[in-house]
Amino acid sequence: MRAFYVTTPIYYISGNPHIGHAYTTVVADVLARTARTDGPAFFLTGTDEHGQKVANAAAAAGQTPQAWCDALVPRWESLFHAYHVHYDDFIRTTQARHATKVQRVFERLRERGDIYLGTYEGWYCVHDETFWLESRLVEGRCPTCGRAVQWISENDWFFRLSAYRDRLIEHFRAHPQWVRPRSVYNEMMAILEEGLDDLSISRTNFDWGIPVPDGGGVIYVWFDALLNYITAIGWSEDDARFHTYWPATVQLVGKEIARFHTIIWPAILWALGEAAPETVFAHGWITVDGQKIGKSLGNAVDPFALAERFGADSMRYFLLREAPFGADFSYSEAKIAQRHNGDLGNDLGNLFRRSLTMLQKYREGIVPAGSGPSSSFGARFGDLPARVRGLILDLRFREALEAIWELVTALNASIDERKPWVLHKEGRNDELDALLYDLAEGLRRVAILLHPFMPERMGEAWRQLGAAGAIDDGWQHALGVWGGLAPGTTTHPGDLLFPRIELAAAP
Ligand code: ME8
Repeated sequence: MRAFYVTTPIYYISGNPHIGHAYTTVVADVLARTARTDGPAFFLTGTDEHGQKVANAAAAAGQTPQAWCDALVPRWESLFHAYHVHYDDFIRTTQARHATKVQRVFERLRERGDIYLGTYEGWYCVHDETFWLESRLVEGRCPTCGRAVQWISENDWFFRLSAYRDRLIEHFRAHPQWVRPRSVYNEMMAILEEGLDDLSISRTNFDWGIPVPDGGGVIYVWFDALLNYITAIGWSEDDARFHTYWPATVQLVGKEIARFHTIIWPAILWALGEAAPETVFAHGWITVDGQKIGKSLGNAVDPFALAERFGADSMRYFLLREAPFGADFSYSEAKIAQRHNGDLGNDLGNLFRRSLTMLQKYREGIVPAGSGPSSSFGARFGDLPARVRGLILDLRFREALEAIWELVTALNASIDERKPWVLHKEGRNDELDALLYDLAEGLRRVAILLHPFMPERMGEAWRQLGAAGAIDDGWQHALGVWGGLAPGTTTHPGDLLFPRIELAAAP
């Protein structure tokens, strides 16, 4: 069986990371954590260190590009750690393991005639590291970022992209789910139908990049960068590790780079004799005042400060709960606080606190025997784990969280309806035991299901519940029949899981 392989874009380190970078990486983490509970999974992220944009940033700081990249990479790594991201590998395009293989790919494709020497004249946007046809410019400017473009004229190596157009169109038709969401699929299909030019893949007007083997200039940063997805897992045709993971199960990207990943990338792979990824999901943007958050727009939000203020797990929850995956959504501290205080603090945190407090008060903190598999919860929520898992792996994160909240809501309702304080007062001990058991078992399940989303907080919930084993140890096993939590388990109530956060009133 092939393993699960998920990737994020490798990020330009032309500056500090912002919340958009944390977003894609957290999404990949949720997928990888879910996939890992059921078999081998590999999660790759990293940094895109070549190209004019990074070279310009280094020059502006008075540093060599390499020194600049070496100084910035730890900030990216610490961002991902701050957001409780557990990746399997972090690739840097300046590493020899990558660069030598990019050169090998270049040589291979040149031998096969997919790379040839020609003259390039045309418009280039440095910010997006993208060539543009004159017809695509908007009022003479870059159609993506609106910046001025520059005229470039040089002898370049070209990749014979146009030769792959028919195969791309066929592939799109045969695999309507391979590019998601549908809006991006349609947009890419429209580009293919318009026609494809060959792609210039070398540059001679600056030298921060991987040298073209036996030729002048450096390899175009996108050709270099895309290959990270296979160089990291040891590409070469005969490498067993490569074949365990390739083709990737899911490649996550922001929608602005869908064209590179769904048109140029499969063509390069096919030229090499490799398969296209199974799915490319091009997600939406986090916006402020309707504008995409990005360093250069001057609205970058410090992601470290947000994790500090709201808790990394609450941020993770917000990012995945706020909008259906694929759509844009706007960010504000008020919205994060609302999710934190409402969904997490009131619905889940209070339920947790009340349940452990009642166990303490009525049963000295020891989980009593319940009604076991005959509990009505067992029948009602028996298929929840499979549903949640299916939704996560189908990248429907918000629906997965909503499904988990059905259980949270039902547990809250059971306290209101069955009134444990009355059961206690009237000495209806069996009924009280059954209810207290359902609450503890229900919370144990909620913790397992939410663990990929909020690994640190759910680890703490697990500890307070006194549940045995590791929380991420096999969903199937831990989520069998209603009754997995052993009666007699001692709970350890502790601090609130999601203490309330008050936002300062607007001036
Ligand atoms: O494009 N909302 O790197 P990059 C959501 N190096 N996601 C966002 C976002 C926002 N406002 N801003 C950024 C590059 N992202 C290339 C990729 S891959 C072979 C090379 C996320 O630093 C999103 O995933 O500009 C987006 O595609 C990525 O960061 C762009 O990062």
